[in-house]
Amino acid sequence: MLIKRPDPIRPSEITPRDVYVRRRELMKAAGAAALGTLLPPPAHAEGRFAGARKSAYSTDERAASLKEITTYNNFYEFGTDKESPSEYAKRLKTSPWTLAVEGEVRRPRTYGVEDLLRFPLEERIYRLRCVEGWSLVIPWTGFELKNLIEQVQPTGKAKFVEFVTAYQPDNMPGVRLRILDWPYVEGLRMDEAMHPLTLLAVGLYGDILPNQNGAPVRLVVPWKYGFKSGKSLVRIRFVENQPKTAWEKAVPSEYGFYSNVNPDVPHPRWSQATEKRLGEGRFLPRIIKTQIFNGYGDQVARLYAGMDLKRYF
Ligand SMILES: Nc1nc2c(c(=O)[nH]1)N[C@H]1C(S)=C(S)[C@@H](COP(=O)(O)O)O[C@H]1N2
Ligand SMILES: [Mo]
Repeated sequence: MLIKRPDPIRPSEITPRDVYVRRRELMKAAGAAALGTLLPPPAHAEGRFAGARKSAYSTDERAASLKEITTYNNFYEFGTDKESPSEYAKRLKTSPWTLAVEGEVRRPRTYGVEDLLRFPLEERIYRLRCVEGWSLVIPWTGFELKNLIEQVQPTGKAKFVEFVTAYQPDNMPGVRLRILDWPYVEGLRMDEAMHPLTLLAVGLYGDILPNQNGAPVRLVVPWKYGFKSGKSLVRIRFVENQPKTAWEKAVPSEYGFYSNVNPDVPHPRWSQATEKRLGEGRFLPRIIKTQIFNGYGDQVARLYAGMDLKRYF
């Protein structure tokens, strides 16, 4: 795997965010040097979302570097290599942008990005576990999807939520490959969508989302595999029947609707028992045990009480 190195930065080009990121790197190095001591405290944003309050739902695990989070991505619309999105997602047109919220709701509404930024934004540091067997810790800025759902007032028929992401064939070199039936579509059950851990992210490391991470707005569902977190959302639809997701349509035997992180349910090509934790500095990735619901079981296990998680994978 190739990771592109950024060009050297001249001191005149250093922005407050670079200083912030560097300081974090230094803190990490210091933390790692003092083996056995506590990890450095979570990120303190100094970018556009500096004022966002720190959430109690954040993990205190060390976040991956901004570089790792923005150069090791899955965003197949821009190619299947991990480094392709950082190169090609520049082409994504993010302005003007609207997010249409529709279907089984009393108050359908189309949000502009500025409307979304009026929701109560928080910094949430979450683990992201990819089904391919790697994980990262990412400091998002975002708001609870629940807040938006309450504004549009779902009807009694709304049992599931469908998330549709951007399809810009002229700007997305990856959609020529018919890996998925574009646009990329994901889905949640209504109670999953309403769960306070479920986030609409608009930023990371205290600044607006880089395109490769799903600008201007992406879903984050930390107890599910990364692919449930659809990037660059354009439509949220409330529906009565369980939606077919893009991954389910493509390979139904490998990708179920739920896709909860579960070390006991292996994927045919990747064991889910362990994961490679990436991006913690200039050190070899750590191999760690994967936890049920990605470690968020205390908060979410009740959603699946009585369900056979091997059948509903
Ligand atoms: N639209 C879209 N969203 C997507 C994907 C994608 O290919 N297209 N990949 C998913 C996968 S497999 C993962 S692991 C996460 C990665 O998020 P990150 O690159 O911000 O870490 O995005 C998810 N969201
Ligand atoms: Mo993934």
